[in-house]
Amino acid sequence: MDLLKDLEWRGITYQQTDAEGLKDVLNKESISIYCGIDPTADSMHIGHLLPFLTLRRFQNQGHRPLVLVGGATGLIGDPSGKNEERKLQTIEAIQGNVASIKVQLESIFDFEGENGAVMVNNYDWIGAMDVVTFLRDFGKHVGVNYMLAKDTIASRLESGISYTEFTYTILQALDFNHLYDHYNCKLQIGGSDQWGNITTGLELIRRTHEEETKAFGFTIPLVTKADGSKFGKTESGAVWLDPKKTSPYEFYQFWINAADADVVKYLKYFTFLSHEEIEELAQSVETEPHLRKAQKTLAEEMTTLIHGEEALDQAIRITQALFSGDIKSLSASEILEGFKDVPSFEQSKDEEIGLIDLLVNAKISPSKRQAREDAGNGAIYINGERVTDLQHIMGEGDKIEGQFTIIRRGKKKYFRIQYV
Ligand code: 629
Repeated sequence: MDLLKDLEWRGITYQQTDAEGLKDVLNKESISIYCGIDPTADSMHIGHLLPFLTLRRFQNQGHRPLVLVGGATGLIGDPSGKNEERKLQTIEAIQGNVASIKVQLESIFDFEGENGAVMVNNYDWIGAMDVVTFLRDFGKHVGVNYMLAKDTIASRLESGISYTEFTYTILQALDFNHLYDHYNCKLQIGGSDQWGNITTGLELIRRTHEEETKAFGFTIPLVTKADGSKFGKTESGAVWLDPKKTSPYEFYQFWINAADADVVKYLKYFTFLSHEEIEELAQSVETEPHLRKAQKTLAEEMTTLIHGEEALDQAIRITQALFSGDIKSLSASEILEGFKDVPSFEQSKDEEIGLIDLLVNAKISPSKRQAREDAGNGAIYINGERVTDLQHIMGEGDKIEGQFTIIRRGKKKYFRIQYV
């Protein structure tokens, strides 16, 4: 199946400037295609993934990806999709972010071979551009009326927009123009919020070239959830690609928790599984949803893609140990990862304390009477092992690496005792 049909099937096509024209070009030649990101944070999050994975699909079909990091545009701030002016960040902060974002993007693309990806930074052609060149060679070709008609600018006229952010779209346009001239780049892709910037680029390319030009724009839909809540956010915030911000276990959990109503769409959007494999999983969601085969496959594919096989194994081991209660099989750092978000209680490491008192102090059981009943009934587990002895004194043997104890009450309620 050809690429555009595949994208259509996956639901990845949103807007195109000239669908027929693009089809012709893609059938005839290998082209360069670009997608950009502004380094406004030191990590990408899963909201960035879809356009770059789509770019990777183009690479898999023989086209060259140009991966643009906005070292210059990141200093300005794209007004698209934002209803208020952004705070400027320091040059040092943006430069630091450029470096970390580059490393993350590198893992998504293949940089070898005939159509190896190329990483570019627009600071290289915008950073030292003088204002006279900017205004004469670029600004002159973009009408203010044309700019004011863009959704992303029109929607800010009431609340206000600085000249700086107003100008942003011209910078992204001159990037497209630059890549068109220097890399034979004929297509820019981006999320649907980028439509205005992409079309400004096409306009600029047309205006600055005498001969007839062939360049295209393509946008990807916003990822939505069936229940109407925002995709990519959990209770603890955004889902980052940086394992220090979102651990591979949390990353795995995010995908495995996808709703039945969303999971097939995510398999199509985010994985490189074949249509047959996805259709089989879709069938399984219909006929045996309790097995959660689709969610498991999605979580496995995504965790391997971003964090690798080893991180996936660890995420699965933590998940299984938490499910079965067998936490003795985990290392201290794995336990900490798995129990990061459970309620925790700080206990002095010098104080000798009995289990019953600890259950009450840590608010694991609501009263002393209830604590005795819980333990007596076999509902209390220390590090995965049932303890029914009401006289049990917490000792070194109950501490994992001398630092913490995991207590479980009943089937699923976990608590972490942290020794200080
Ligand atoms: C210079 C800068 C270019 C081309 C693109 C850019 C960045 C662009 C932007 N993109 C978003 C970002 O950086 O702001 N002006 O966070 C983000 N993008 C991925 C998708 C997006 C978009 O990186 O396009 O729609 C999110 O899915 O918001 O020459």
